[in-house]
Amino acid sequence: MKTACLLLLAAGAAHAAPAATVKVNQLGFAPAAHKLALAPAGAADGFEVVDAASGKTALRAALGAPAVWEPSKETVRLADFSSLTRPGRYRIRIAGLPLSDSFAIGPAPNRELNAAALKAYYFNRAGTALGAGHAGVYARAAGHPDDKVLVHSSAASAARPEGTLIASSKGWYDAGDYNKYIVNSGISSYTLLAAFEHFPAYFGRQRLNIPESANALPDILDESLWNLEWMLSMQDPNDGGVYHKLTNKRFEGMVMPEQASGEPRYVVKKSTAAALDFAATMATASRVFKPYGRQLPGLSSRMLDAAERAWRWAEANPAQYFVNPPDVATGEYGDKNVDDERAWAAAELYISSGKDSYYTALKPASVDATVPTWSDVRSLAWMSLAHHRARLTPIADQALIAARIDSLAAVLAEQWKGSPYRISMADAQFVWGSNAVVLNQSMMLLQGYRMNRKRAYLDAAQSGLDYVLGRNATGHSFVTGFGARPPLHPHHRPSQADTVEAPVPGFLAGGPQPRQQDKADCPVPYPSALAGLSYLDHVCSYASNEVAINWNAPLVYVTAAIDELTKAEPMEKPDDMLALIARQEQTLQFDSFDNRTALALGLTLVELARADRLPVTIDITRDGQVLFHHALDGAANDQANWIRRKSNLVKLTGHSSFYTHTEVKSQGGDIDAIPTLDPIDYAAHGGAFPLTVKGVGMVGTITVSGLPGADDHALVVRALASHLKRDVAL
Ligand code: G3I
Ligand code: 9MR
Repeated sequence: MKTACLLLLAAGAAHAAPAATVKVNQLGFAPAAHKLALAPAGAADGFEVVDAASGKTALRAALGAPAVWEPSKETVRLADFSSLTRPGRYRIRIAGLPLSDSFAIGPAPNRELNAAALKAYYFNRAGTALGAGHAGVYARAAGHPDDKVLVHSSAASAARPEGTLIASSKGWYDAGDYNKYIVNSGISSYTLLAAFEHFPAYFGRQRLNIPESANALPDILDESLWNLEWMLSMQDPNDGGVYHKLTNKRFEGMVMPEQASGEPRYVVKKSTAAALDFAATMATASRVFKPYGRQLPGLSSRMLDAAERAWRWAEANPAQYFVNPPDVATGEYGDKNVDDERAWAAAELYISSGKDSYYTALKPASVDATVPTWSDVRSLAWMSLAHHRARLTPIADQALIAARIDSLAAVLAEQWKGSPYRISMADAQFVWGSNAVVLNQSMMLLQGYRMNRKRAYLDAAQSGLDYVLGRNATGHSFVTGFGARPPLHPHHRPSQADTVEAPVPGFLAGGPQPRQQDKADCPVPYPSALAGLSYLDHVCSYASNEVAINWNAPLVYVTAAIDELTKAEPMEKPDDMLALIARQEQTLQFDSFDNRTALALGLTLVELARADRLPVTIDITRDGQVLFHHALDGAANDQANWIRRKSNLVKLTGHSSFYTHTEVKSQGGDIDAIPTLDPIDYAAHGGAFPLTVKGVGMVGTITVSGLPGADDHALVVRALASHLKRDVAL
């Protein structure tokens, strides 16, 4: 077992930056990113960015005006070096101060960090050995098989009385402890799935070297599945209710998983929050795993079914608020307001099932937008609705969805702009897990940016990442193994109990917060009582230096999003294009669609194609039945397979195939090798378009094939616009 450097810490925080230092993201920036550093107010008025190797000046500029940041009571000045875009390794130089930590400017600066933040979940897998081939020096034996878990008295039912043994294996350990909690698993798994849904190309390229890396699924989905399978086992098949947690009665000691006490583990009381978080997460997973029917037969529909059963249990048991039974002392994740959980579950069920009744149950007008935490998940609903907005049924209030996303981002960006530290954090936000508050703020700012490209939202989100990577009052990078001064002694049992000096990499520490609930358990005092400085890099400090799956999740999301959204390619064009296609899809909808409509529409298309002598094949299918099919003169005879693959994509996504094509291209992806799609059955080429009936949703597809994708698409749009007598931009 290792001991923390008590002496050094007592002598004044061994790894903390000295007070008067320049603070900067210790990892790096994309060339197009907003780039800020913080300087303590002093004699100098200007700063230089110098090449780290040669010391040559790359940029010289003035510092901003001095201002006091309340959470640390420092007087600081901003150094804005956004105009420096040349890739390289640099430091900031200010007369009278030590040189800053070095940082990089270059493409995808967060790729390795993102992979490590994801791999951290593998390192926290319960119930399995981590082999040296995957875990390196952090290899360890299996602990907590959880194949025989007791039903606790608080969870007893007629079908499963107290003491019944159930199997509930796999899952991730929640944090520095060895228990597994549904509420926290929900938001964590969801955030990873959303990261994948939003940036599939990025994660398609991410290689984690986990045991499943060789299979057909992207690693992020394999890793998520490890936890989702455990979550599924936490649902009581008899009634659809979900146990709140799987836990020992008390926290284990600071030992490796395989050395744990062996004391019994229990599933404890079903709760409404657990059922709703479970429903939301499973509904999300059901759509993310849908394209993998061949690899995981039946999984997607099993997930949706589990989600609906949990929802019904919660409807019948709307106020089962969890509190620890008297004999259980582990993490509580208690929550007496489950309106937000209900809204989130309703939203995900609506998106995945297409049933309008769930949209109504969401009570959208009464749900505002806040920064997500395990106990407040309402904005996950907005985030999912916004991402899927182009494929929602007409009942969805599109303006409301856009307004919720934008208003939260606008408030956060306003706070960011007004903050001397350029971070949307005031004293009140410094709670247990404050670093994840920062990153969840960034995640919501990024939703705003994805929706309307207001540059301030992206810049403010970047600032959140800068903050956890070093531009904060403590001068730490808060991710183990990354940056110049990462946490060395996180409250993480394996990191503490193994024989390796360095902690397991890729974990975000909870972060500063002034309540210091662990003070009595700590042999050394915190360095400060100020909110932004109340952080202790000591293993005792579960209130500021623990790790947790829900804190790593926004780190995964934000690092990927920032890499993708600050890419060098101009973003305007493909996104304008996407908006245009989405508008076409919104405009070109039918009041009704019968066999005659198909014939008339097909003939319109034939006319248009003939006029231009286009050798295309046309297909109109409703509910799986071909209602119109015609090959014009000169059409190639290999079009059936293209039509099948392009229209399959429309059936899967609800979008025209040209939309998906454009989306993937704008994210730098390969349209012929989308990691989520089997090319045998799907083609992301233009030409297939959803046939949508207002108030009903998608009823079929119309496909043109034979020309380059963009031309096939344009022909379909022209025919629809002409048939429906609507004006639409091409
Ligand atoms: O909500 C109040 C807020 O209104 C108030 O202004 C603020 C003042 O500091 O406190 C807020 O509540 C805090 C809450 O976290 C914020 O989310 C509580 O004081 C604080 O005690 C609570 O801490 C939770 C902690 O468990 C203790 O229950 C953390 O959120 C939660 O992340 C943490 O989770 C633990 C699990 O129980 C066990 N496994 C490890 C995990 C991470 O430490
Ligand atoms: O290790 C526990 C950590 O995971 C929890 O977040 C934290 C708060 O519930 O509690 C930790 O366990 C401590 C316990 O609460 C008090 N005694 C010391 C334990 C840490 O070794």
